Amino acid sequence: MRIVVLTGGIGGAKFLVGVRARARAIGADVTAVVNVGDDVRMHGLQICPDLDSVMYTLGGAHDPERGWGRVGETWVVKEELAAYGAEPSWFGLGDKDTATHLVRTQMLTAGYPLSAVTAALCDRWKPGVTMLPSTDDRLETHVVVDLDGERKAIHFQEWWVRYRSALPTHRFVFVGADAAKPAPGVLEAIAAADVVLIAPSNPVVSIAPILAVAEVRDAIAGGPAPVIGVSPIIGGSPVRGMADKCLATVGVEVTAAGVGGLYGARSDGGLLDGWLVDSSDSSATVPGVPTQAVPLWMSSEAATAQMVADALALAGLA
Ligand code: FO1
Repeated sequence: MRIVVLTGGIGGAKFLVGVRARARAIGADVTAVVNVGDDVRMHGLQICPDLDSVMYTLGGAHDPERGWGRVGETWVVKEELAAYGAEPSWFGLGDKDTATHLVRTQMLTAGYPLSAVTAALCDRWKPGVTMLPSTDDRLETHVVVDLDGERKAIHFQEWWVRYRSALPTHRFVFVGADAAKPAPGVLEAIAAADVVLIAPSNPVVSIAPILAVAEVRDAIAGGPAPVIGVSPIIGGSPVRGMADKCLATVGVEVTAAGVGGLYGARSDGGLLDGWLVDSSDSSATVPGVPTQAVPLWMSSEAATAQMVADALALAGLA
């Protein structure tokens, strides 16, 4: 069996740990198509937060408290940059993390595409799933806000890390999406998949930028594999992060049903063949989409693996 997962953010990385566990139990293989909209160039280094979250989490090196970056991290480089007054000082560059960015930036500068860089980094971390960026092209999430008395677009990282999403926010723009092509292997993985899972990631800034690559969305919507989404909203609020702020900005109700409706039923030109919601949202319905209520708290690898088993069952698979 071949499983493809659309993922981004910290929750998406955690979900992938369960997908890997379930895949090992049933002898399936997993391809993660990972969001690149959070990627940002800082201090001359190319930083890929969602790719690194998946790589570190599945590589057993992530910091479980912080959610992002490395466990046992130190911050000497960050302090030295601040001592020079080098901006941005609001973004946390860890020393161990900086080595990843140095290797990635050096390879990108040498002309390797992001997908090849990611594969090279995974030689060390051995995540146990195939990791593909959604695209090798530039695609960045920018946020249109009111700031210093004017309306302007700032990078997602500045919106989230510097301003904690606490600005008047008008819309999200996926810069470069129109020209972006799927990374090598993405369309092939989707075409060969027995199931496509949408991780319980932020639907607006983690999943939407993946679907903004038109050929990726078309391959999923028009592909043979059933598409099962997992709700990132439990009992009316996101488990962590800023999905509520993002959903409010795009005018979607912060509920399991609201997000299911955002992805839409495949029969209606949307994506979903099934929608997994938490037991506390058992009354949630999405027109045209079979919905199942199961425990969605990723409280352990086993609990997450069970969610994945439930999603596969909803797809009519093992
Ligand atoms: N998140 C923060 O809240 N503060 C930070 O200083 C920060 C630094 C950082 C550095 C590298 C990296 O890969 C992720 C980092 N994140 C930080 C997390 C990041 O902003 C988000 O987790 C991702 O963009 C996913 O939402």
